Amino acid sequence: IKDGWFREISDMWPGQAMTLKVDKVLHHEKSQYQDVLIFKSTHHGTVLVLDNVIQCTERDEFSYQEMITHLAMNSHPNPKKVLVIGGGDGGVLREVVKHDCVEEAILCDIDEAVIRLSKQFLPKMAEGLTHAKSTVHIGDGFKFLEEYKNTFDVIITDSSDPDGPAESLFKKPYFQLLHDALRQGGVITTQAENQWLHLELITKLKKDCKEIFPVAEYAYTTIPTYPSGQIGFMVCCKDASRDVKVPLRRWTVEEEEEKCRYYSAEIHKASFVLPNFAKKALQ
Ligand code: AAT
Repeated sequence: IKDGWFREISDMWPGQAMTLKVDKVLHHEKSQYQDVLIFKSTHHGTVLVLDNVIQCTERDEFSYQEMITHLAMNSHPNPKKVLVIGGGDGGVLREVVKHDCVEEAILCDIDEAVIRLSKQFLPKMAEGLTHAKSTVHIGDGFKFLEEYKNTFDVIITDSSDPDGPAESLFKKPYFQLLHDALRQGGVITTQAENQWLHLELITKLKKDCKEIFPVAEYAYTTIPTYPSGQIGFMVCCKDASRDVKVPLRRWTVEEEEEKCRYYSAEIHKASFVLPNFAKKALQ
C-alpha cells in the first residue's frame, strides 16, 4: 500500500496492476502459508489479499463464486455430496448449499487464517462455512484428495494462483486425483486463470484434463478486480455423453434472479463461447 492505494503488482501479470483505493487496513498478518491482508476499500467493500494478490472484494465476488459453483452443480443431474478445495472465505460453500439436493458440503483449505479472518471480516461469504450441511477441514487439498476414491458428485477447486501453496493444484497428478475421487457421472470445476494473460497455462491445463476426463471445457466470467477483468474455469466430467456447456438442471427465471446476481442458464451456455484467439489456442 502506497499513498492510500493498494497495487496488485506481480510477475504473473507483468506490466499491469489493479489498483484499489484503501479506506482503512482492517488486519494484516503472516500466516503459516501466506501474507494475509484485509482492508476496507473506498468503493469495493472489504477486500481479502493473499501474498499481494486480490482474492475477493465484496463488490464483485458473486460473479466468480456463482460461476465456479453453478457451472459444475447445474451440469450434474443430482449432486448430493460436494467437495470444495480452497475457498476458505466460504463464498463457494454459500453457493453450493443453494442447491436443495445437496446433503453434504465439505471444504478443505490449507490456511486456517483465511477461514478465521473471513468469519470476522467477510460475514456474507463466511455464512457458507457455518451452514448446517457444511464441514470444514484445514489441510493441503492435494493430500486431502488422496484419501478419497469414488466419493463425490461435484468437486470445486477454488484455489489461489499457481505461484504459492496452490502450485500442485494446477498440475496433471491433481486432475487424476480429482477424477478418481468423483463418483460415476461426477463433475469438477477449477480456477483456470485468464485467457489474456495465461493462454499457455490454460492450453496445458486443458490438454492435461482431456487426457484424464472424456469431457473438458474452458469457460470464463467477467470480474473487474481480477487481473484483466476475467477469470476462467476448467469444467470436466467423467461421463463422456455429458454436454457441460448446456445446464442439465435449471432454476426458473424467477428463482434464478432470486438466488443469483450473475449466473443464469443463458450465461452458463455463453460462458463457453471463446474469442477466436483463445478458441484456436485451446482446440
Ligand atoms: N474465493 C475466492 C478466492 C480464492 S481463494 C483461494 C484459497 O485457496 C485460499 O483461501 C488459499 O488458502 C487456498 N489454497 C491455496 N493453496 C491451497 C492448497 N494447496 N490446498 C487447499 N487450499 C489452498 C481464489 C482467488 C483467485 C485469484 C485469482 N487471481
